[in-house]
Amino acid sequence: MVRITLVQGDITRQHADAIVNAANSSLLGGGGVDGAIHRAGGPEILDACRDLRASHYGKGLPTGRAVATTAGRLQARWVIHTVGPVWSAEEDRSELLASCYRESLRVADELGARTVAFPAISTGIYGWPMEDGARIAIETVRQTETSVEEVGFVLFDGRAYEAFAAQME
Ligand code: AR6
Repeated sequence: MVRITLVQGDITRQHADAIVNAANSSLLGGGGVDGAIHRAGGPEILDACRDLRASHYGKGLPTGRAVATTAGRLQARWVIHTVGPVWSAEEDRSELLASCYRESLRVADELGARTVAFPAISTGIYGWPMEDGARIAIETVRQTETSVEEVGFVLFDGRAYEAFAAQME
């Protein structure tokens, strides 16, 4: 079974084989984790994303899916971009959020990545409640069959860290 670790900090400073980006369907950048990854990783990542839009993902990357690019100047080999669902009180989109974690691990397996760093997908600009986001993240990673040896959740602040720590118990 995959080993899960929790770190409080900035995902762009992690030394994992692959770092997961909480992207949007355009793949062309944004705020939060996405902005930080493109800033720290440099223009090579955006160039690779533009190539993806010009080839396989003309309409963008659908919610719940994942795709890899170079990590540019980051201390990782790959960035795996995934698109989380926007939180909705009316509609249960949990399966799409779980799919982000599953699909990212599937892409990591294809790449041969052994260590993967994830942010708390959808819990920022997309508004997903942190406790529920943490539950889905931990449950899904635990239930996914993968050759990845270590998944590190990189939580930006103390509140996010505590929410994930509570789910680990
Ligand atoms: N390292 C680790 N975690 C971070 C960092 C960082 N550098 N920066 C923010 N977080 P978000 P989403 C936390 O908004 O909710 C973008 O514009 C943050 O506190 O990055 O999936 C995209 O282009 C929160 O807990 O992603 C999309 O349009 C978590 O990471 C949209 O935002 C995710 O917050 C995606 O929204």
